[in-house]
Amino acid sequence: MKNQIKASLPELSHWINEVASHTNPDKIHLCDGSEDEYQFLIDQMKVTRDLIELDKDSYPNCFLHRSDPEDVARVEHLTYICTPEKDDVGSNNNWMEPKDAHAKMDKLFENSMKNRTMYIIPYCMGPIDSPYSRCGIEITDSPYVVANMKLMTRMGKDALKRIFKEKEYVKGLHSTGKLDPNERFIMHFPEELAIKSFGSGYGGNALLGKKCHALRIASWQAKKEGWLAEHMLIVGVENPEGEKHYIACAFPSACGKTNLAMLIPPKSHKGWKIWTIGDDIAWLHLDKTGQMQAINPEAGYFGVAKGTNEATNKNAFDMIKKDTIFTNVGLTKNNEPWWESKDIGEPAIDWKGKEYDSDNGPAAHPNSRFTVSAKNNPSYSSLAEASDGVPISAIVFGGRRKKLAPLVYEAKNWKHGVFIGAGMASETTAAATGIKGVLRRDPMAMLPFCGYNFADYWSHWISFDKKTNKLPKIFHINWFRKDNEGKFLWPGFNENLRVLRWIIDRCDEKINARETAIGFLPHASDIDTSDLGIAQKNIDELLSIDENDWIEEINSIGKYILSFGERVPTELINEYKKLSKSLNNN
Ligand code: OXD
Ligand code: MN
Repeated sequence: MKNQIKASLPELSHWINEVASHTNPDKIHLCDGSEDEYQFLIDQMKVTRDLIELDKDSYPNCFLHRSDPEDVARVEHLTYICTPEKDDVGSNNNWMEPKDAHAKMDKLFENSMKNRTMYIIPYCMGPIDSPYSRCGIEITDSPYVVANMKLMTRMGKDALKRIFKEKEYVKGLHSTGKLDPNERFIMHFPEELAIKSFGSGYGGNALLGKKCHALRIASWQAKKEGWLAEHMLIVGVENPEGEKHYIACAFPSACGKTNLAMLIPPKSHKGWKIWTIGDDIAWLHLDKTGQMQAINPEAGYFGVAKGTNEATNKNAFDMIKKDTIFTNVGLTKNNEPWWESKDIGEPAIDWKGKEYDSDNGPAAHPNSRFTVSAKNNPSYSSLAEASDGVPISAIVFGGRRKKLAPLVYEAKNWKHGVFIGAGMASETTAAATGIKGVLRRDPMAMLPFCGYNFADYWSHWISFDKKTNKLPKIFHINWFRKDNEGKFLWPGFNENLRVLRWIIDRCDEKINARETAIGFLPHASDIDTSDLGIAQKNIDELLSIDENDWIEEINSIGKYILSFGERVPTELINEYKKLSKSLNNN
């Protein structure tokens, strides 16, 4: 294959040689993506103890990886977008001059692969034959990264063939280095379609196809080319009559995207089915007719293990019983994986490999993860392979908010929907390092992932309004509202289908709604709560809006949006002014 690269794409061959002579690896391995290769890597990692094999009867072909304890999450403060103009990345990103960033990174990479193997991973984000898909090559010295990329992307020979044909691909260079947090950077060079990541083996920092390529670089490309790369799950809802609707939902990290993407309809919902297209990333294009179509660029899930159980997400719970790589979970004495709220078994060993002692913290790290192929999911839809994607009926924004945001509401139109997305806020979670549980603005759930200035990103979103009259409707949900005693008002998880049904009925114009200053809210009777056993006062509270709190909220959103300066689109400022006026006039 190496000779083939030289013949078909000399520029790629040149880059590989350049990286090899700079990083000085012992060996070079060009990945073909085969099962044999995966097995070879797993066997090798068992020997080096990078992987521990789990109980073969109850968890066949499953492994545990323990990361460095200081390398367990994304590092937003060490993640940069490097463009010639600082203003192009906006205050939503850290910025560095490309020349300085390359110099810094090149120094770190010097000889970093000494005594290691350098793996070359050709991968395709999206179905291999889809015009919407994009390819990349990741060079890494981590066999754990290779194994994860095998589960998460279409990786190997077919991707390389496509790269030979297209000749455009993202160049990602990764080394775990010494895993020193002081020598850790994740740098993106969108104009060069390049990524350099050093010093971390954690998924979001090291599996470069995921956040780095499919969101940060892709969002930049999408702006240039007229599409959207978003932090969204894609779920299909089929009613008992066999009609299907696809919904794309943007929620911040660890806010339940995976659970919603693969929920199991509650018992009361006979004949309903849920189909998973994706749980984290959606690429959205308008087709020739103006219909918004979505593909999931990924082929697997890198999900949060903690909290996964038969009640919260039975499909996920079942799909990770085989062929799964776990990272930073605990172990039972029978060598089965264990995490808080697993509800079965007892922890014996914690995620650091020490005897479990509840005084020393949880058994599983709060950001412990599973990596598994999407095909293991019982609700997997073969349309995840459809080259033209699936048609999107609704876009849903949402976050974790104890107060204020109602269970669900609908935007008045596309521009108002963009304003709702731009004003999103959520409490921080363990998916990134830093303080947890703090409310922060996270527009479209893209704060850590938008590869350019938010002001330009909002203009790009708004521009869709003129391109078609078939845009999806936009909604906002909040499963996390609490009462005054701190108890969740809504049961969540599988019961969220009831809210999706309201959204679909609104898309199909089957029901009317209550017009309020913030958007359209459901009439309580239009959300099917039969057999839920939930008090009417809870429903009323879930669907209530406190106007004084909302005036404060809109002022705060306005301040936030305006802080992005002159590039903020006038349409968004007008939405803010309109909303502010109508709330103040009520
Ligand atoms: C993820 C994240 O891993 O958003 O998907 O952090
Ligand atoms: Mn995510």
